[in-house]
Parts: sequence; C-alpha cells; structure tokens
Amino acid sequence: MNDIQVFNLTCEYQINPLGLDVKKPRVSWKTHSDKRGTLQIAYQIQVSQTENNFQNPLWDTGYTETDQSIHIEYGGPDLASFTRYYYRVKVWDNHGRESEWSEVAWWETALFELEEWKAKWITPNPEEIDPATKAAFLLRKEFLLKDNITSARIYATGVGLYEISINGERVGNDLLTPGWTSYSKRIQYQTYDVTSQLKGQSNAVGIMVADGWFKGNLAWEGKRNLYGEKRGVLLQLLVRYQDGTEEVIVTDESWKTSTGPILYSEIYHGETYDARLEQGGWSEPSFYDAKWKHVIVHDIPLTKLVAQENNPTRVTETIKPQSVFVTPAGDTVLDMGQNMVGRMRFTVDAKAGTKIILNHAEILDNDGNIYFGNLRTAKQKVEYITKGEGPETYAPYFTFQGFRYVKVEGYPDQENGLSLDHFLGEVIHSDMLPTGEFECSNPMVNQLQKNIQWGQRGNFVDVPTDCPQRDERLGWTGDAQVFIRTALFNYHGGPFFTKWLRDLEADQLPDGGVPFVIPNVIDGHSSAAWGDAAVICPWTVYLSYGDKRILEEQYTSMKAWVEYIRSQGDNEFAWNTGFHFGDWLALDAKEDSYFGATPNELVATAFYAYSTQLLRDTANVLNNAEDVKEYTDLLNQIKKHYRDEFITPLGRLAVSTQTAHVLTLMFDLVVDKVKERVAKDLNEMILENDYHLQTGFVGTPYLNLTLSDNGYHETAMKLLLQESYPSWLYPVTKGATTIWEHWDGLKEDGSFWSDDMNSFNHYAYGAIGDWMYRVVAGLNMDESEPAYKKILIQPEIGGREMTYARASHNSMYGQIVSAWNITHEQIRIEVEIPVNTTAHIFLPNAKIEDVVESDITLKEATGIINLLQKENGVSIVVGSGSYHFMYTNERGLKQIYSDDSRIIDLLAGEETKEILEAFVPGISNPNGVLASLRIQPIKKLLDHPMAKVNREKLNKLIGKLNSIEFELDTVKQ
Ligand code: RAM
Repeated sequence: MNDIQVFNLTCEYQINPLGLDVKKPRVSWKTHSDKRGTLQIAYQIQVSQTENNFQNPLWDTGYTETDQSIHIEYGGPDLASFTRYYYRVKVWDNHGRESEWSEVAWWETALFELEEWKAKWITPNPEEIDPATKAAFLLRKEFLLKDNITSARIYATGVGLYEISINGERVGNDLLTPGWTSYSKRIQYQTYDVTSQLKGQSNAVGIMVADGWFKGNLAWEGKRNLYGEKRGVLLQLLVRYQDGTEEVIVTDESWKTSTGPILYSEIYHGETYDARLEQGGWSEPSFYDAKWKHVIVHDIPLTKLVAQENNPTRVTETIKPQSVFVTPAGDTVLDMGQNMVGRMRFTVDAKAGTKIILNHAEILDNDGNIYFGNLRTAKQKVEYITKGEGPETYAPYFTFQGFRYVKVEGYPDQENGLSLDHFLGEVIHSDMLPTGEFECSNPMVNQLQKNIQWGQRGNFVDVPTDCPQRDERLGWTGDAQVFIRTALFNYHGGPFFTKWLRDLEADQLPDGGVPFVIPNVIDGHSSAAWGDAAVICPWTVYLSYGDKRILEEQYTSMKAWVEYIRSQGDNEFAWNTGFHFGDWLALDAKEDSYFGATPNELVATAFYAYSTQLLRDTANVLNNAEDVKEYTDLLNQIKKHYRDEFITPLGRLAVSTQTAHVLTLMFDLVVDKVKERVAKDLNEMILENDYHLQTGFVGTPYLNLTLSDNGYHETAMKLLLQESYPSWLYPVTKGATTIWEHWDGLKEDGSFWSDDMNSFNHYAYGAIGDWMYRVVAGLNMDESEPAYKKILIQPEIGGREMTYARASHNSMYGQIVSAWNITHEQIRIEVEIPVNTTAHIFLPNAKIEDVVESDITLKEATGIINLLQKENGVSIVVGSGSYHFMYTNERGLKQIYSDDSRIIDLLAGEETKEILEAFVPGISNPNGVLASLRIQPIKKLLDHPMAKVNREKLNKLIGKLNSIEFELDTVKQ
C-alpha cells in the first residue's frame, strides 16, 4: 500500500450520486498521508463511461499542477442524460510522491432536456374520485418486460407526498418525497435504481400519494391547497437490456387509481390508517383492478422539474421508549427519553377493527400530565385500525411528529401495562452526514451540545424549520441565518442549503424583498435579520465548503436584497422603515411582548451594514471589481451613518441593550477606543446582571463571540456555565433534551411561558455552538482561505470549571481536531490537521523551550513550518498531521482562579480560609484578601480535578465543610 492515498471521492458533495442534472459537476477528494506536512502539488482526474476501463477516458486532465482538491469542475465533453460516469483521481505531493489511482467512484446523470420527459403528470379523474378526499390515492400500472435487464431507473415525483412500490416491494427508503420546494416554481424529482426489483415478464408499479406540503394544511391560519387543488404524480421508468435496447414505462392515461388504507394524512395532524382497507397485491402484477378508477392528465408544467438537490429525508436512528407510565389524569404515556422528530412504529396483534390511537407531545406539565397546549391546532395524532390477521406493524407514511411523550389509547390490554418492545421511535430528518463533535469537562455543556444537535436534526426535515411540532414548521429565514454556522459544523449541509437557497431565490420578490419564510406560505416579507439570510447563508456555505458556485448562483439574489434595503425610506444609508421582528423574544421586551428592547432602526441598520459587507466580500471572491467598489463605498456610508446616529460624541453607544452592543461589535461598526468602550460597557451590563443574558434571536448568537473577541472571554465562559435562569444551561437543569424557543419556555415554578408560541425544539439559541467550536475548543479557520484550507487552532483555555474541551470537524479536506486539557501542572493541546491544509496554532502562555511535541522539543519536531515566541504564548504554523503539544502550566491555579472581573467574592473567616488554602494553596494574596473563588456546591468542589492538590488535608476538613456556613461579602479591590 502506498503511503499517500486518495479517498472519499465526492461529486457535488455526494458519494456516488444517482440522478444529477448538473451539467458541470464538481468533484472533490481527501488524501491520506503517513507523513506530516503533506500538500498536494498536482492531480490527475480521469472520467470514463466504462467502469474499470480508463484506457480511452472521456476526460483526462493529465498531470495538472495545482493544490486544488475540492470542487474541481468537470471539463470534458457535454454530459449525456441517463448516463453513469466513472471517475478516479491520483495526486502528487510536496514530498515527491505519486499516489496510486483512487478507487473508482461515479456520478449518474438524470434528465437534462425537457423532451426527455416522456411521462405525463396524472391525477385521478375528479369525476370518479373527489380530489378533496383526505384519503391517499393509489395509482398503478402493469407492464411486460423482456429478459436480460441490465439496468432500470425510475425518475419520479409527485405533488403531494409520494411513495413507490414495484412488484409489491417499496422502492428506496427516502421519506416525504419529493421534499418541500417552492412548488409553484420548482419541483424536485427523485431517481431510483430499481434494477433488482424488476423481472423479465409481467411487472407492476404502484404509487401512493397524499396531500403533504403541497395541498395539506400549512401555517397556523388553517390554510390548505396552497400550491394547488389536485395531487398528481409523474413517473418514468427507463429499462435497459443487454442487447443495448431500451424501454420506457411512463405515467399516462392508461394508469388506474383507487383509494386505500390511508384515510387521512397531514404533515401537522398525523395519519389515519385502516388496515382493513389494504388492497393486497395492488402494486403487483395480476392484481384485479377492474373496479379501479381512471386517471387524467394533470396540467403541471414539466419546466418546473429539477433533479433532487439535497440529501433525502430518511429514518436515521431508532429509539426504544424508555418507560411507560400512567399520568395523574389517567393517560398511558410512553417516554422516549428524548424530544425527537419522526414517527412511532408499532406492532399489534388484535382482532380486526381495533383502533389504536397515538397522540404525541413534547413535554409534561407541572402535574405530570401530557401537555398538548403548545401544539396549537396541530393534532399530531396517529390512528391505526387493525385488520386482525395476526401481528401487524405500522408506522405512518406521510407525516411526522415532534415529541418525547406518546399517549397510547386502544392498545389491547393496555390497562395491564404496555410492553415497550412493541414500540419503536424512528428519527426522521434530511440524511446529512454528521461532521462535528464538541465535548468538554462540563457534563451540562455536553448535554447542551447534544440538545443543539437534536434541535438541528428535528428541524432539518427537508427545509430548515423553526419548530417540528406545532402548526407552523416553517422555513423561517431568521432562524436559518442565525444557526447556519453551527449547523455546518455539526452536519454536512452543502446540498441542504443549496436547495433551500434556490427556493429563497425563487420566492424572492421582484423588488428584492425576502419572504419571512422559505418556501413562502405566509404573508409578510423583509424583516431585518430575517431577509439577511439571503446573504448570510450563501456566504456561510462558501466559508464552510469553499463553494464558489453557490455565490455565483445566489449573487443576484444577494445583491437584490441589499438593494432592496437601500431603496427603503429616504435615507440610503439607514434602514428606519417597515416592520421588523427585531431582537425577537429578548428578555428586555415589555411584559408579554415578543419584541426585544433594541430599536428596530439599530438592528436593521446594523444588519444592512453586515449584508453589504458580505456582498462586497462576495463580489471580491467573484472578481467583480466594480461591485467591490460600489459596496465598499456603501458600507462605509452605512457605518458612518450608524455612528452618527447611535454613538454619542464622547464615544458611548447610546442604546443600552446587550444586543445593541453585541451587533455594534460583531459587525465592526465601531473601531479603536469606541470599540473598547462598547465592549467594556457590554461586559459591565452582563456583570450587573450577575452574569445573565437578556438577548433574543438577534443578539444571542453573537453574544459570546463578541465578548471573547474583545477581551472578555471569562465573562463569556460564565454566561455559558450559568445555570440559573436565564441561560443556556437553565433548560438543561430542567431536563431539556433539545433547545427551546424561549429562555423561559418552562418557568422556574414549573409553569409554561404560554400556549401561544412555545416550542421546545427550536434551534435558534443553539447558535452558541459556533462559539463553542471556534472559541472554547479553538477550531477555527482563516476566512481568507475558506473550507479550512488555512486552519486556526486558538483555544481559549481554562475558565473556572473547564479543564478540557475537544472539537472535531470533518471538513472538505478531512478531519480536523482541536483538543486541550489543563491540569495544575500541565497544558496539553492535541491537533489533527488534514492533508493539503496548514494550521496556525497558538499555545497560550507557552514558552518555546518548554513545549514538547510528541515527546520531542518543538525545535526538533517535524511538520513545523514556522515557530514564533510571542508575549503571551507560542505561535506555530504546521502542515498536516497529528500533533500533541505539552507544556507546563506556568500560571497554574492562580491564573485559573484569578478574577479580573470587578466583583470579588470575599470569603471571610479563618476556617473558610483554611479550607480554601487546602484546596488551592496560595490563594490568599499578601494583603490577606482572598483572591476570588466563587463558592461552589461542596460536592462539586471535591469533584474538581484541582482538589487533588491537597486532598488529604481537604479530606480532613470535609466534615467541617459540610457544617460551615460561608459568609459572603463583597469588597472592592
Ligand atoms: C415564530 C418563531 C420563529 C421566528 C418567528 C419570527 O414563528 O419563533 O422562530 O422566526 O416567530
């Protein structure tokens, strides 16, 4: 085996994608090397139409000198539809090595041309079956095939949600197809490889289709039929034979249709399935369909069709219920132990006609009863009626629920206890590749990280939604924008956002305004921080994956949004008109209001500046010099206006909310002394609030970033670790397993915020994850070289209660790890850097001569490109490889416990002092005043790794500790 290998070939982000309609697909790969400091210096790509034969490749780049290893655009002859292209890659590196050819990978094209659609959209004849029926339609067709089939593909879609079967067997495992797009403009079709499901004789294909997002109830005003009145399907089956001939089976007037066991199915409300109405064998040949009804051609333009763009929605995990209990109200309830999104599968053996009802909810109320209030009108109810022929298993087809608890009714003999074995939770979301992990020494923070990831899973069901349970579940632009950077750490979201942003562009208004939700199904558009998703999201995808094409594709939309803002009101450099959500749900809002106290004009103008800046940066990436100039000038003017409007002559921010300060800092709206002042004021506001935040959707995502970036990392850490309300950990103390919409969704007294709008699965505040990855663990990038081509490893080590943190991210180039661990004596930093990237690592408070790297001195270590002693640590540039740095913790405990915040907790009394001395020697300073040590619960103190310093002495004091009353006083230093 060679010591340098190319692996993980992807095309348009995917491994072996089936059914692309991209004319110039882009390929990427990763490289493994057994040597540090490996960079690619050249590649060769070959593309062939025959699998293991590259003798006469269709496209051969030859030896191409470049370090580019991601998004290389196919440059060969035009691609044909319905064709599989095989490709392989080899690379040369800076150590003079040439890799073997990679394993062969492929992509397969779907349809490029409209004329290639031979199928017609069909729908049941409305004179024979009422299009308004809630029952799902079954559509079928029987056909004959010859022997020696070499390949068979189905290209299919539906308006409504569809599922296909061939010869009685389900096709594929994708759910909720064709996904949710702006159906009036774009409808995705899916491609399925059905070669193994067909035979050389009679075959049958069946399609089920339900209302789904297309015509079911959407949004909270009971709306339905938003995209049309009639469901429909379109299917084209292409069969190829060994002799080179082809056959095409399509949807047309010859299909037959009926209704079946699904009597009702709705995204919000659940499903009713009467198994007695199953039509056994309906998607098999020789089924008796004489009584079935006719179909007619449906008038949906084929021009709307696009091949599947994002990862399909699937079951990605199953969860067994943890327990079953009877509530005080007498309900039998399953507890899944996790607020999840998906559906329940269950098995039952009962006599025909037994009705089992499942009602799903997220939470229990104060009395321990299952709580449906926050679902508003969403029913989340699944009903199943048995056919009674032995054990039968069911899970709903065309709906999903957001729940942790399931109320079960009608299950045979349930009064005597339910067997958990008959129930299984199926977790459903867009099947994106997990790419990020964060963990640290604080278990509560680790739970927070889990909650963030679960929040993402539950709300990435084909579109990025705000909530998965109530009658909403909409693609709120603001939420997507605040969370995207965290999202892209956790999961590979390239295809997911590519698709959603195309819908954003499709639904953008002619004047550049951006609807509140995408796909747009409600009234209202263009709120600051919501509409900015048009700019922030493509930019973030570009940063994370180096995807320039998304910038090219979205550029018009991005620019239209900035120009939209510019045209509002009579001051080109401000945005002081229109409706805005502002700092949505901030705690400085007036009683019972959702709107935070930060003035709209400030939020809107700040985001205007930010979007203009990102547009300028995008123009720069796209080499559009004219726009770079245009938007640099505009940006300067907006900033100037902002300062004139909001900064006092003496350099103070005139709006005294946390969020105003956060935005001012985050978007670089002030510099130098004013910036210092704004940061200091922000820090003081937090201190005055005893380390509690007040921010809403707009300020929260950036709060800790701005504190850490401006010298107040300690405060940011305290905010993270704050357990009392309001804080990120408060919900964790209340047992949360997902992120909540409100800081006080569940109040301290156990009551709920309100029924009105109270999601317990809402990712917006999970945007803190970005800071945890980038700052706490220190896994960051130099944005001038996106996709982590130039990695920054700059962990902020320590904080009162954190002794280690570790983040990993599987980037386009490969796995990146940044981990640190601190003890009284030592600091260890572990780093993993993928081939073809470099990293700038900062070892805080280190001295070059003191650092060892994998047991040798820094100066002798390999892979190090540059080494620099700085005042506050060592700065190192390395190439790829794994590195283990270790050095003395010079500052030791004093550093960890010294407190440069203003309030010092004085622990008075000799006894206390003695205990603390035992715990932290030298903690008393020469003046006899104790340095700050916030009193922690005693147990925590003893569990603390630092406690080993003088455990023996400490142990002797344990008895005393329990009886001591700490006297707290506050002194100024
Ligand atoms: C509610 C949700 C959503 C938010 C909008 C403005 O529907 O909180 O997340 O974006 O309001």
